[in-house]
Amino acid sequence: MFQKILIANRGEIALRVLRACKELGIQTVVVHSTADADAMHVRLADESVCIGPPPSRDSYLNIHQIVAACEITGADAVHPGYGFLSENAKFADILAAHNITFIGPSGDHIRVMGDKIEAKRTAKRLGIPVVPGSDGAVTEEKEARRIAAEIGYPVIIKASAGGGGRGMKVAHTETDLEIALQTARSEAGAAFGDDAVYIEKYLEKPRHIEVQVFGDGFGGGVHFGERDCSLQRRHQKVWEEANSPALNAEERSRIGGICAKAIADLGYSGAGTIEFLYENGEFYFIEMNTRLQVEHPVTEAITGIDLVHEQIRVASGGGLSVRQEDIKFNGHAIECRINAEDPRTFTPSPGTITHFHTPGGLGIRVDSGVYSGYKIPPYYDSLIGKLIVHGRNRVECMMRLRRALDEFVVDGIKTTLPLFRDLVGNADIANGDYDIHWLEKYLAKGE
Ligand code: MV4
Repeated sequence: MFQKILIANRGEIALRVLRACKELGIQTVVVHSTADADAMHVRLADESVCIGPPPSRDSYLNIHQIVAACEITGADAVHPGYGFLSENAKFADILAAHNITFIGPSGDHIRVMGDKIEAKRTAKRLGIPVVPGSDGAVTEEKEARRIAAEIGYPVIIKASAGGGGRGMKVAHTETDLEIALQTARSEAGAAFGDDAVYIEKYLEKPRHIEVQVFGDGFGGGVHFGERDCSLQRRHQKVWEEANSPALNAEERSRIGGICAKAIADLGYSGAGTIEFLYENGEFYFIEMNTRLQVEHPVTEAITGIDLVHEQIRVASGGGLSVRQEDIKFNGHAIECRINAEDPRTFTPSPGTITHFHTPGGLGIRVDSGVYSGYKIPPYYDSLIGKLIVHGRNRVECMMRLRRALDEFVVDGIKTTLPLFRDLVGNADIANGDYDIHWLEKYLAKGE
């Protein structure tokens, strides 16, 4: 097991990882920018190293400073959290070259999944169902027309270096196709320095369902069920739940089994998420994330398994603490992302939190690094906390969520809490009846 882990992140996830390290008796080092000197995780860590000024590129993304902090403190592993360097293959390679363990998959696995064409090709080879479309990159308009005619309109053109919604263009007819292809390619080239694009059938009303997987580091793989993350705005998830209201136990076990076997065959190590669009009872792979995700607590709530413990165990060569048959899905969990934003316009609202009071009681978890008197710096993303509620079934979970939202107090700044108080009373949400476009339509109506 590791002696000392360096946490290369900030905010609620830095605190989340720190808690896991403490439970496992591992010493902790945090790195932080000058803007984060007063952060909770900095106070609670055994050691802290200031690595630079507020802009991320000069601090949380500065590989040399982080490696130097490892050398100075004698950390033997780095947990990257999510965002920042968590899916940076070069960072994983550099740490390996310094004999420091990256708590995550190999640089090569990160690289494959970061290239969306390569990721899709790999998924298909491993027996994961993918969206119908081009076999690889498409450059010629003639070829694009042939593929689109074959799969049928509408089609979507995606940047291979994109992902998470960046660099996509929809073509509804052959007339749209030429412009869509041209703009997608030139935008991809400008944004990512890689103009490779591919074509897929455009699914009009899917849900976003993702499967949590783990490779054990010895060629084994398991799944921890799925999360439904369909409620998004501008590709930012707002509300996530497990299980998906759309799946039954057979579907869960079928797609989970496919994903677990794929992870094993790939020789993947650590936590991963296989993202699907789900429409008319069918799963279609879109991307794989090679990190721990923001919404991992809903999976922890229904399985009772600490996924950060598992990440640390696997990275240290100790394997997983559970076999597939030990992983049981118990009840229902919902996560609300509390952002320091206007609840309607989503404009960031940094500043001082004058009063912070979190709900409690059975089935309630709040992951947050903020406190009364904390000043939210304007330099980073606006997530200030996550409310995760668990119940024996979805109805109980929703009742408990409504009560927890009533108790939650964040004064001094605007937050997305009022949005959740609206959503929890909405009939479609109560019925689990929503797709990836539901939230944007709801917000546009201004109800
Ligand atoms: C799609 C799609 C429809 N058809 N692919 C957006 C983010 C990126 N991960 C993939 N995305 C989409 N890919 C096909 N073939 C619709 C989306 C999409 C979306 C996906 C998940 C959650 C919210 C979304 C909002 C708009 C579009």
